[in-house]
Amino acid sequence: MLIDNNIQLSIRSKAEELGFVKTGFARAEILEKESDELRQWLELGYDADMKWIEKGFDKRKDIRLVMEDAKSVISLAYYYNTPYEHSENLPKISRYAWGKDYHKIIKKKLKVLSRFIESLIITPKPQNTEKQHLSLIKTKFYVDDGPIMDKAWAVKAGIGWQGKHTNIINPEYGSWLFLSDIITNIEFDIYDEPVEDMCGNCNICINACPTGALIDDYKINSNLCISYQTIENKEDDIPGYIDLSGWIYGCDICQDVCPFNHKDIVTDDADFYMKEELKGKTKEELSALTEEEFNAIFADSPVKRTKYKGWKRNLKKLE
Ligand code: B12
Repeated sequence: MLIDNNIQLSIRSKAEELGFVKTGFARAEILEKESDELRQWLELGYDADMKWIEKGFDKRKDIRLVMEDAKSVISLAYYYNTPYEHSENLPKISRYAWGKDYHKIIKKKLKVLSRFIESLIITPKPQNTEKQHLSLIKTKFYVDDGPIMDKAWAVKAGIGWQGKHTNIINPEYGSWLFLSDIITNIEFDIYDEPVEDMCGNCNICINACPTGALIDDYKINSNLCISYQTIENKEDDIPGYIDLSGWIYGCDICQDVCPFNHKDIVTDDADFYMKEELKGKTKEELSALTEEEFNAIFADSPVKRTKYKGWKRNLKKLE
């Protein structure tokens, strides 16, 4: 199925209307190099206890196991930086979790965009006189919730390069981006090219990580990552050798120091602004939240992922 450029333009403009700051198109190919690197990463145990990554390995490598006739991956970036500043001596929550859960918010937008794509009319190929309706078109979308290598597709689709802190950096916006993908059976005429890696000799993120989690350029050991320890570690304790440096949910250190991130570019999407209930709260105040209060405050927030037990554990670890 071939499709003309106008269709790509209308997808880009619909995505923009929905608030995505970048849209890129990648050919659905097997991720040979990226899956080899993923394999090495898993073998070195850098996934810590996130065994679900390995379980989805084959799908991560070959997107056609997710959609049999996949031809393209549309990579989308949503900018989430907001103006709030943490006080250095108060417990810190990572920026992506200041407001509402991005999974829900972006999923709604992906649904609208997918329905829009499915409703497009393709231009017939010259030899084909009949107009085909794109109900033949299939889409499947994910935002950090499927066996998809969001970052690898973002690189292929020209959204940005993978920085030494391992997050995708867009030259214009930096790395405060949520990534999502729409997989489709549409074959486009034109695909985007990867952008140049501009990290160069800069090692600011690697040097800033207080736990040494960025073990090498472009590689992370999750066991040492404060984000992993405060969100994904489901154990009762955080290892003694980890100093949370004030972070109680996620960590932004490697991105806060990145020269490509801008304080002055902020989203106007109120859903990602810091919850009023959390502003300026001390460790004592946050520790005093009851389970009911925790569940009420974080009902629509990513923070609920750590559960009340994890919240208490993380706060206790600051002592
Ligand atoms: C597992 C996971 C984690 C783990 C592991 C982190 C990681 N770097 O992968 C933990 C829990 C630590 C984590 C933390 C965070 N995460 Co996370 N996470 C994921 C998840 C679910 C899978 C990522 C994955 O496949 N990791 C596997 C490893 C192997 O991938 P990798 O580190 O990118 O490794 C590649 C490089 O090492 C590369 N490589 C190897 N050698 C070389 C050499 C060169 C030169 C180059 C260029 C590359 C390269 O090869 C590997 C494979 O491609 C994705 C969502 C998704 N479905 O993709 C979100 C995702 C990566 N996370 C995200 C976010 C926002 C975060 C946090 C910022 C949250 C926070 N504030 O606490 C932190 C950032 C920590 C950090 N510095 O990475 C965003 C990143 C958005 C962006 N701009 O890139 C994603 C994409 C979710 C989303 N859909 O928006 N996360």
